[in-house]
Amino acid sequence: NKVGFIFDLDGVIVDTAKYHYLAWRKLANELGFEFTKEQNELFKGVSRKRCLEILLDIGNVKATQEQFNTWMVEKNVDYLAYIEKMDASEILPDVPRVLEYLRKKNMPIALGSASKNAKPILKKVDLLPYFDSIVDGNNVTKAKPDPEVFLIAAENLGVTPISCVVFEDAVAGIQAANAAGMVSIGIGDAEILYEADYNFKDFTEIDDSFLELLLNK
Ligand code: B16
Ligand code: MG
Repeated sequence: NKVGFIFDLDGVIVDTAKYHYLAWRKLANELGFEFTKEQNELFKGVSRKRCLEILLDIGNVKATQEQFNTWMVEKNVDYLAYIEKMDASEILPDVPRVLEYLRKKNMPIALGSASKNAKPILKKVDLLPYFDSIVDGNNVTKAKPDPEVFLIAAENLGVTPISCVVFEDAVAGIQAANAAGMVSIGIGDAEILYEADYNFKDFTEIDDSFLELLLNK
């Protein structure tokens, strides 16, 4: 029996949130207001379009459709300049060990991310070969907490949703996994991600015996 393993990207595999933050902060500053690290927390797991809507709310800035589109592009150009410099040293601790373990067990692996830049990032950090399917912001119409992204991933992997396990760092992502009927594993603060079936600070806390347990679920 196959179990499908679905990984979120930002906050689970790599910490791209810091680059999203720098790019959004630059735009905020150009528009004449501050954007803090705390405010950036609201952006985790949220689509680019929704992030810009929240940013403009924070700054009390009204935008025409044209300005909105220009700023979306500008933020992404700045973000791409940051990820251009990424390499394997930016992979979060013990992620390669877990991917390697699952691959040895012949388990299908997918990415389930809101990002439209997921593929180039995985390529940069050299993890692309581990993934049998990549479902990202280019493939979905409904954002997390809607389960769409994870349901498409399960379908692509050829496993039923109840036979899938999701690793997520965002509340909306845990909710999406739960709505899909999948096992949800929170990576990060257990108090924030209390809706998850299991919680871990990071992958260093996930040992082979726990993975084995998931395989036999
Ligand atoms: P992009 P995830 C999410 O990644 C980020 O957490 C979120 O901050 C970002 O706005 C979103 O991707 C879209 O990213 O601008 O690259 O399309 O956590 O779903 O992997
Ligand atoms: Mg995330």
